[in-house]
Amino acid sequence: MNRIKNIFLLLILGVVVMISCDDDNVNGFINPFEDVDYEALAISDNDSIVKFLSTHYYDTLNEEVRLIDAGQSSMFSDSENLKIKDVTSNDINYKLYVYITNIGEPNSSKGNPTKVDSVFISRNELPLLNNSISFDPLKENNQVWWNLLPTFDFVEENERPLLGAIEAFQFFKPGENITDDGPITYQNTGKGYIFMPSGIAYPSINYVPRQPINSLFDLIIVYKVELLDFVEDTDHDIDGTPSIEEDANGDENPRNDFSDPTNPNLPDYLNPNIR
Ligand SMILES: [Ca+2]
Ligand SMILES: [Ca+2]
Repeated sequence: MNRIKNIFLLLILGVVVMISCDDDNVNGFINPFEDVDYEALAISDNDSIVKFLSTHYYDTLNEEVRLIDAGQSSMFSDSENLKIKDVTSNDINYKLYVYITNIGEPNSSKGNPTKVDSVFISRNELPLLNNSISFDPLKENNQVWWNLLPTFDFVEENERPLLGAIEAFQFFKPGENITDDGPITYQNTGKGYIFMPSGIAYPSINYVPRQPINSLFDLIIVYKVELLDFVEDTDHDIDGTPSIEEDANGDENPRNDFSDPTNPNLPDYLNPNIR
């Protein structure tokens, strides 16, 4: 009997030791990002983006971003085309920079998408490093439909919309659909560049043990982006009320409204019983 008691005590001890180690060391795992100072990173990222925009200009003839070499007017001083937006994430304030090169000319009455509309985009993604960006031309025309709100559909990790991008599409208009018999084709699309501080791109702040480490974690991400089309008044649960209006608490975020007491974990925009 005593032996069984001892084994039992040892088991309890083992559990206590495991739990006490659990905070920063799960079964020998140490979070490599636990010392990252995200507030300091927000400040240095902003400095780096402002430096880039202040030392580069948009060459309209060749349609590319270039280093200022002969007194050209910087992207930062181009207040007509540079949009700056405050975005808060994880209680940290960020500035998102969107540089518009073509506003977009749809052949319909479509205006700008909201941040919950489904968008058809093309994007070329890369980090901003050492005051330089170099796009891989092989990644041009990377077209994808993005649901800007989560749905029941599974989406690959690298196809999930970044918060910075979600907040940027509202500055663009879509293009003109000129599809004839062939593939879907657009012209006069909305085009530009999105400069996302790391905290609203791929932050490591939500890192969980054993998650693969993304090589773009905590880096400034730039999108060269094109808005081809979007679904006006996107209605995810097809209940007749656009998702943007399924916002019971009025904070412009339909992700946090759960009005159905019989289904308290289902957001209203995915719940056809709530309109
Ligand atoms: Ca809401
Ligand atoms: Ca609904």
